[in-house]
Amino acid sequence: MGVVNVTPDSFSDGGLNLDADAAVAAARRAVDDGAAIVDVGGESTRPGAVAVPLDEELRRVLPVIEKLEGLPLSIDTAKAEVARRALELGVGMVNDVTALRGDAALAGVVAEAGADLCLMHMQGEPRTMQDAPVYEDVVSDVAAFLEERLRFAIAAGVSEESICLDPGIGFGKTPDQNLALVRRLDAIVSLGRPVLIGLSRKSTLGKVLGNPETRVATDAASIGAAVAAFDRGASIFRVHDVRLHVEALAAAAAVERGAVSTVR
Ligand code: HH2
Repeated sequence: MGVVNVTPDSFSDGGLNLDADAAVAAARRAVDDGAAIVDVGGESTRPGAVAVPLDEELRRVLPVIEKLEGLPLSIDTAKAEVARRALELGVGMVNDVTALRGDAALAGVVAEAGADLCLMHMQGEPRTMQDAPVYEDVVSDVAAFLEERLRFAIAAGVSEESICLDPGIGFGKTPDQNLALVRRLDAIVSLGRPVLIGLSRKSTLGKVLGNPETRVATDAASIGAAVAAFDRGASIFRVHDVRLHVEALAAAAAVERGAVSTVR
């Protein structure tokens, strides 16, 4: 999953793709580089980010989506109206970092469209989520949350086969808590749905290189973490540099198979 943020303030690509033409080019490049899906977002959810009004979010993402007809797209939004308009334009998936807690109308919109859905764990909200995250046990707390949200989405009419689950790396978690979630990803894999993970360039990976001030990690560190998550069962990787991840994960998958080709 390639990331295209149509925002001025995203932590890694903020401002780069605010112009619709630049965003369209970035999305096409991601697909050319091997992305199976491109996640288009109009609201940053980085720590400290402030909420974007509905009109502004629509103004950012709709012109981009209109120009990407035919490409496999996901819309990164918590707003039912943004999702509804995007799905009308042919987007196939909704990536909701609030796991259907942000907008009561979103579950119905996803169910009615028969769209795919990513449910992500977040403690708190972006403005304050890194202040003091508290868990009894981060892995079992996140797994229990995702299981409850999965049941909620199914009860609201979303088909189980359409749902993937995401531990929400960096969303109300300390660096150690983020790493524990990757290390024990099996607790989320065992919920029975595909696991999506967003490690790309996140600050935890800069911190493991000994720089406590890092806000944007390198692609090399991102790939190392993605391969570790792959080994533990993650199957969808939300990334900024698609080509590097496709190559690294193709190699990791070939080792897992013990064969060059998927066909013997
Ligand atoms: N991370 C970000 C945004 N959306 N969605 C899912 N499902 N999982 C993630 O880990 C995730 C996400 C944050 O990264 P980015 O989009 O690059 O930055 P920003 O939120 O600042 O736009």
